[in-house]
Amino acid sequence: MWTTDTIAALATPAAAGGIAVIRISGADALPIAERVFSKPLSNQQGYTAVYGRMAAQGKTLDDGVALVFRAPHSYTGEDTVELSCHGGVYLANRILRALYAAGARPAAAGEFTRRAYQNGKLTLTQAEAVAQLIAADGEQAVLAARAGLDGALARRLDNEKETLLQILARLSAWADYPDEDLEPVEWETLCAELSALAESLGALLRGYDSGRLVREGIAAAIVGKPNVGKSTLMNLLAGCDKSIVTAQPGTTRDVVEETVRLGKAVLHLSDTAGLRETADPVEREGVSRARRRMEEATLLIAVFDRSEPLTAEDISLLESLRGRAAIAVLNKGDLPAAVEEGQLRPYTGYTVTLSAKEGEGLSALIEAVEELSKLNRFDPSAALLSNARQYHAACRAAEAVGEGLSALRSGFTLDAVTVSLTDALAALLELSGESVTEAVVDEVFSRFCVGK
Ligand SMILES: Nc1nc2c(ncn2[C@@H]2O[C@H](COP(=O)(O)OP(=O)(O)O)[C@@H](O)[C@H]2O)c(=O)[nH]1
Ligand SMILES: [Mg+2]
Repeated sequence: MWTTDTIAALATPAAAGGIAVIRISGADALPIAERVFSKPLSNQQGYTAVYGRMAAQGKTLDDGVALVFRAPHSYTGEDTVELSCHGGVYLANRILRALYAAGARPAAAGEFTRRAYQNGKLTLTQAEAVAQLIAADGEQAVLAARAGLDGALARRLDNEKETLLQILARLSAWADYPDEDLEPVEWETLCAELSALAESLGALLRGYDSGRLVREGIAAAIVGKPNVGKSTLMNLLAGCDKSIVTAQPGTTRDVVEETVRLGKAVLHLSDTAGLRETADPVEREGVSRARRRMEEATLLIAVFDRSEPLTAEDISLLESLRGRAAIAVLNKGDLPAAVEEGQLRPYTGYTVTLSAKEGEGLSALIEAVEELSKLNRFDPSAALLSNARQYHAACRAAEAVGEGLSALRSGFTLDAVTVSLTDALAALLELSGESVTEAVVDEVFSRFCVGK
């Protein structure tokens, strides 16, 4: 479905604010806006602003500015008008209704960006980066989305596609002379090229997880036996008294959640009930919630009381850290030590001593989180796969290249190699959005907000 009718929507949030921006895009954007705006717009050049009044049914509602963009030099590639009025919820919606009455249609979710894509202003991966940029909740996430919008992934995919196309062209040339065997030199070159391509796609796939941590944050559970200072640590990280802290063991029963920024990382923290056997049914439910949260978490922050020797409960927790992304925190660093970091190291590579109560030693925890999540080595300017759609297409491309390579190595006919590489090319074209079904495009833009 390729429509060019004129659409309108509020581009700013549906909330009171200094100004609201209403965007109108399509072949009739200027004449439709003129029916609501007091000054002529059809004679305006692109990139000009006109001050005037906005009215509906003969009643002036507001005064404001109309920005005029001329096709193809606009976000959507179509004629566009952006009306800025005062940011009242009723007012902006009233002007919007007047535009609908004047001939515009309400825009669907992401429809402006979809038009930009269909008019060749953005590739599909760039359009996806727009959604990411809007959703970004940290510096790294913004920089990564920005790189996507600037075409980092699109350029990388162009390279991969070019390599595949060249190889396919050579394979088809050889196929025309089936009697001549492939020269060993050519065979070697082909293997090397396909290995490099497989490696490059592999690197792209490996980068997906760290990109996801940046975009979505890290689910981190603070766990440990009662009274070691989990809630105190939670409050320190949250910067407020989120969890109840008492000297009474078993105080925290439900899972307390807070999203915090820690260095380069965004953590979705859960403070949990202290892990112990208990007869109290409420506390027991708390402990079982804590265990569930522990299983689901990407990162475990396991807290121990440095001033008391390790107990059987501590050791059992330490055992469960093996093979997990986990940081062992020796808390109460302000008190005389009964435990050394060395006792924890056999269980996890990351140990930190701090005092949650005094707020000391936090920088070591930040360092450990960044190191463990590799966020300190994360390069936001690199080409990154930014969503499941892209990831799955890249997986298919990598698999197909792998199949082509093993077909080549195990002496299959070049036809078999060609079939695999054609599949790989199709997967890359889908990834870049050059060859996707309408259903895929619908799915991509359905996740956008209206007005974007
Ligand atoms: N000296 C000292 N006491 C602490 C520290 N952290 C927590 N506490 C105390 O330990 C007790 C239990 O703290 P809490 O955060 O409720 O532990 P939780 O049961 O693990 O959540 C409270 O009396 C805290 O004030 C610390 O770093 N140093
Ligand atoms: Mg607690």
